[in-house]
Amino acid sequence: FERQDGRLQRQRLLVVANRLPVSAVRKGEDSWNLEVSVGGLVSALLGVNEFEANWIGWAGVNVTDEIGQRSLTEALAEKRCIPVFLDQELVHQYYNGYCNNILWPLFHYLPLPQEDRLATTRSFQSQFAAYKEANQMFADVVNEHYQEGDVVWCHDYHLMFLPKCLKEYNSEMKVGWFLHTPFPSSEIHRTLPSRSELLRAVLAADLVGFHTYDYARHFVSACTRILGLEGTPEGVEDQGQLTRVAAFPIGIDSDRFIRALELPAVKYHIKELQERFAGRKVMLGVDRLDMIKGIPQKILAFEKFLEENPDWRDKVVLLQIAVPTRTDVPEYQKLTCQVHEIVGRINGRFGTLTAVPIHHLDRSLDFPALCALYAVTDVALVTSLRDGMNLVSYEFVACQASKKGVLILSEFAGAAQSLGAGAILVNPWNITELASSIGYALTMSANEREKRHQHNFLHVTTHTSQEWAETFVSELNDTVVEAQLRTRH
Ligand code: ADQ
Repeated sequence: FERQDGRLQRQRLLVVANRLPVSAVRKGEDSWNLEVSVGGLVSALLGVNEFEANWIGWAGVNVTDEIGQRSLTEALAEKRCIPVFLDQELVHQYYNGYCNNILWPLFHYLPLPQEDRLATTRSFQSQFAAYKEANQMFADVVNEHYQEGDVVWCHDYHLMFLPKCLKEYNSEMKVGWFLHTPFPSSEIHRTLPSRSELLRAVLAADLVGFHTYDYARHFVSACTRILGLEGTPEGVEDQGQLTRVAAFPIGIDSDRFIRALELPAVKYHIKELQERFAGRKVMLGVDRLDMIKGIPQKILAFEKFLEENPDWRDKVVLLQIAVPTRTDVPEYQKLTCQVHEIVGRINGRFGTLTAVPIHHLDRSLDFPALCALYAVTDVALVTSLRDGMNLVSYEFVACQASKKGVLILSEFAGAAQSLGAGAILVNPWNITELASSIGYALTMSANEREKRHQHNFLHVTTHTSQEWAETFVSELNDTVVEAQLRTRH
């Protein structure tokens, strides 16, 4: 973009997400410790030079005093982050309630247990009101910082109301919205009491993006069936006004993983792991501890495999790394107990005095340890019951250039649509099929492994997170220009 003084300027991108990519811990009245977390979105935008990314979101802390809010705002500004201050009660109703108890399970086709559903239904109205209030607060902050020419990119199911709030402030604002989870079949979406309001709010965006073509199709169907609007090959039309809807499959910063394998710390970890598990094949699961990841199904299938294949019992180990999330939610606490119980039972059943078949860790690993684990793995198991994309499958592939291990991948993860030909696709609800896939993967010929790996590696290294972000933003710019041309003619 050319400025009036003739100098070139990068386009400003306002990335709005529920959480900032920085965690803040208060050290004193006006001093803060900030820790940047390099998630998928951060690394996607780090590698993009066309735009200057600025972040707007909640910093994950409850700050109610003026000194605290001012000092945190100043500290975050150095990281190009702008905070939205949400109080504890609002976070409880909006984030824990409406986002994580209603939208998250629903978008992953997981019904709540009946007694929880009744309790949720009773508190539904207040949670939905809090959701709208929180979205309005995000919009207020965006509006305060918006400059003409900026692109506003809203992320995920937490902020479905945001496009509408932003367009009410300024109909000229370029607004895109991207969903990181699946968008479910319209038959699932129509059970939501606030179904129409949410769809209309999202449709206020200029461009609406999903990981896969199927999710985009489900969204368009929901708009045609529930709102009675017209679906077109470009998106959804309402009284001549088009909202463009399309698929933008996310990727990873594959170079970051490939380069990491050359780091001394990673090489050290690799050597340690190889010595530790010498003589055994290594199977790996890396997930957030969430119902959608199908962790119990994965472990039960591994048990069935050991049950049916006694020869393998001392020749294979499953490392399951599960980082706890949403630990204050009872459903997640129940899941943790359930996983611990199954792991304990299987280790008791098939372990010896010197070795156990499953190593389960309830924690996050740092980047060098994670890369080393991916590199020494023979078979990675991704068994999500539903998953928007699943980046673990991509990260594993990026680290497998020398080993060429096998990826067992749920057909219900968005990644199945891109890595389908290279992975072994499974239905994680079918424990018998999953167990036999483990046997197939462990005994696969080197030739077949090589072919499958080449397919996956090519995809992961060419469809990167940088390419994803650039494509979305340039499509958003084009969409707005086309809409302007249409209204002129
Ligand atoms: P998530 O549900 O968080 O993301 P995923 O895509 O697999 O799922 O990303 C998880 C990230 O966390 C990966 O980068 C992984 O390395 C890291 N991670 C997970 N467990 C870890 C552990 N124990 N230790 C260290 N790191 C760990 C949501 C959607 C996905 C979608 C992404 C991006 O649910 O479907 O792919 O957003 O759009």
